[in-house]
Amino acid sequence: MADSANNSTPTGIITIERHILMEQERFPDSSGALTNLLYDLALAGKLIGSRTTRAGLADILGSAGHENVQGEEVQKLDVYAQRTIYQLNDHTGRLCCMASEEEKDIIPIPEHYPTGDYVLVFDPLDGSTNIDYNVAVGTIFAIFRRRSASGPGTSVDVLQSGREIVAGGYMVYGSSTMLVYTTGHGVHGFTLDPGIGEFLLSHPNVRVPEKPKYYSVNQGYEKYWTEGVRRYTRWLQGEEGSPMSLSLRYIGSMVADVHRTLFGGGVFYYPADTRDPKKPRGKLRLLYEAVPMSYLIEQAGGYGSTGRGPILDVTPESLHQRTPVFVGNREIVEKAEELIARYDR
Ligand code: FDP
Repeated sequence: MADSANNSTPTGIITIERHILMEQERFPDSSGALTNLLYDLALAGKLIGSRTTRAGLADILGSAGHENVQGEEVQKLDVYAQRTIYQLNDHTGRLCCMASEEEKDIIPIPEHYPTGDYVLVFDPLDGSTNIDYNVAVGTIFAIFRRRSASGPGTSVDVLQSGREIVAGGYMVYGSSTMLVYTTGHGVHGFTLDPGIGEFLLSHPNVRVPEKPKYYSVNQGYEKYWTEGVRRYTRWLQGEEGSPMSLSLRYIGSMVADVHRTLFGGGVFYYPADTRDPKKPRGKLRLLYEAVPMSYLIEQAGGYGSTGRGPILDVTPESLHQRTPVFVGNREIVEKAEELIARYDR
């Protein structure tokens, strides 16, 4: 993408639409379906971002019967985000099905609409327990090519490993709204200019900085960690003979924590939790959170691991499968693998 990113418009401004079109030029035989799908996701990001920044006003503008001034029912933001992404994509003929962190089963395309070649998996509003505290939240997505030949999509289409992704990214609704995405040719970040309602290229060719700054984990759960994860954390702090001395930052919103890790360097991790022996796999969802973020961070020169190997190598067995997650600078994530292999047999 380096060449196309530098191939700017006369004004030097590159909108997301133009950028996605420039990416499409890499594939002369492309149908344009993926391009339009990405563009619709950018539109979803604008809609959800706009609603998110007014979140605190929902109760003020809504009546006692939970209707807003337009007479619409006031929806919870995660329900709104889910519906927005679904409704922008159910009728376009680009998808054979969708899957969302918010829905138990595969989301089919309604019978009266055509099906297409792609599968969209998404977490519509990640970090939503933070909304009441005005903390950044986000949307995560990944796109796969369908595996079945035709008709409605099935689990064969959805349960693919991260090695099969064709595009992935996230929107973060923070002090500004940003969209960060990759189609496998580098990572590019766009900032929403609220004045004109457009995502503009602000961070071309993002790379995880070589010098890491932060480690990011919910240290309140340390008592539930395995020995390997405890030792790893001490190593990040500069103990255990380590040259590291990282600062701790933890927001508790994966999108925001990974966003900071991508741009600032370091590691975000949500390890396995020994509290519940039935849930040794941590909290985060493989398909909607771990896989898209690992794909993105690897495209930026970093690495995503379960603590025992690459997240992208794991083929999901079920839609809502959970996994431990370590993402960030490659050598720091590999250190987690080394200590977990040594201490957590
Ligand atoms: P949330 O529960 O607020 O939706 O997987 C969801 C998630 O947030 C992640 O975004 C975040 O990294 C993690 O859970 C936070 O979990 P803890 O509160 O256990 O730290």
